[in-house]
Amino acid sequence: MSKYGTLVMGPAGAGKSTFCASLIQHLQNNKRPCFYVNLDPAAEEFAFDPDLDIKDLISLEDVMEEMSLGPNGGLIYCFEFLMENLDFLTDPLEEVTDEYLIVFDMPGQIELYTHVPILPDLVKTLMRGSLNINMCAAYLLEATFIVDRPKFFSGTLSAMSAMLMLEMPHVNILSKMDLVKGQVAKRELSRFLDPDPALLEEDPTRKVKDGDAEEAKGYQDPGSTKSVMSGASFDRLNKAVAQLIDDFSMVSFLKLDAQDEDSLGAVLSYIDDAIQFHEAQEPKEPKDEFLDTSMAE
Ligand SMILES: Nc1nc2c(ncn2[C@@H]2O[C@H](COP(=O)(O)OP(=O)(O)OP(=O)(O)O)[C@@H](O)[C@H]2O)c(=O)[nH]1
Ligand SMILES: [Mg+2]
Repeated sequence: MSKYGTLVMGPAGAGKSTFCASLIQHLQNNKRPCFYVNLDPAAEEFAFDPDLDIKDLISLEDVMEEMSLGPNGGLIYCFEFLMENLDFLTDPLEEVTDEYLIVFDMPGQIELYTHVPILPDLVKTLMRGSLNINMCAAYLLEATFIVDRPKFFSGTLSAMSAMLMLEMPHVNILSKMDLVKGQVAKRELSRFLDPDPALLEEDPTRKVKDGDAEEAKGYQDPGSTKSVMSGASFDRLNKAVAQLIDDFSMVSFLKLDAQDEDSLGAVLSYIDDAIQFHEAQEPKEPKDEFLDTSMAE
């Protein structure tokens, strides 16, 4: 029997927990069962009570107090502790059947996705071995990032870095679309959904204007004071980042308005496709029909 799940990730405040809550509500509305796992040892309030909560194993507050660690070091400690006590997570998940969607609500510390190898190990445990969960990462980035184009590309780079590090199916999501509604034309938005490096050239807030390009070219040393102060170094770095993202051609985004059922349904259908959820459910129908017919006879 397979199991199905999604790991909801992304930077701090990207809307992960809100998305989890809206997704659970949407699943309930569609009579689909869900198993909600909170893996954020600092999370305090939930719209839905988690079925499994890392805080019942270890809480960030206790770790910070007892180990004299800061919030980021404390979080890494919590995950290392979880990895040493994996039964806490795996035992209850063993019982979850294939009609459930397991929703993992992750913390927002970006270091966890990019700097330390804990998450790839955790993902391997969940996806392989006896649990064998078909999993997909749902990586959220706030739609408001598109107002600041270098920031948008840096956020996109973090999504790509997580994709490369975790080696699992990935759905990237621009969350909080309601906040940019009416502010960006449809055609322009599509260039963010499928990130176009030329957006940086056309950035209205760009310091190095095209007229200055020749002058900027003169300062080849990106470390020189003039290069740094004129913004030319920052400009070159951003272009290199955007080009890298374009070269890999891995990242595109889905739009999410967590308050909108259609938007949630569309995102869920991508997640379902990535984990092949429906393929596993469909073969049951003929069996059920057969049972019904035989009972009628
Ligand atoms: N306008 C708007 N606000 C949102 C949306 N989703 C989340 N927020 C707000 O953004 C803030 C952060 O939301 P959370 O869901 O807690 O984000 P998170 O990614 O779980 O945050 P951390 O777990 O702390 O990293 C809250 O104030 C939410 O109310 C959305 O779709 N639209
Ligand atoms: Mg959260």
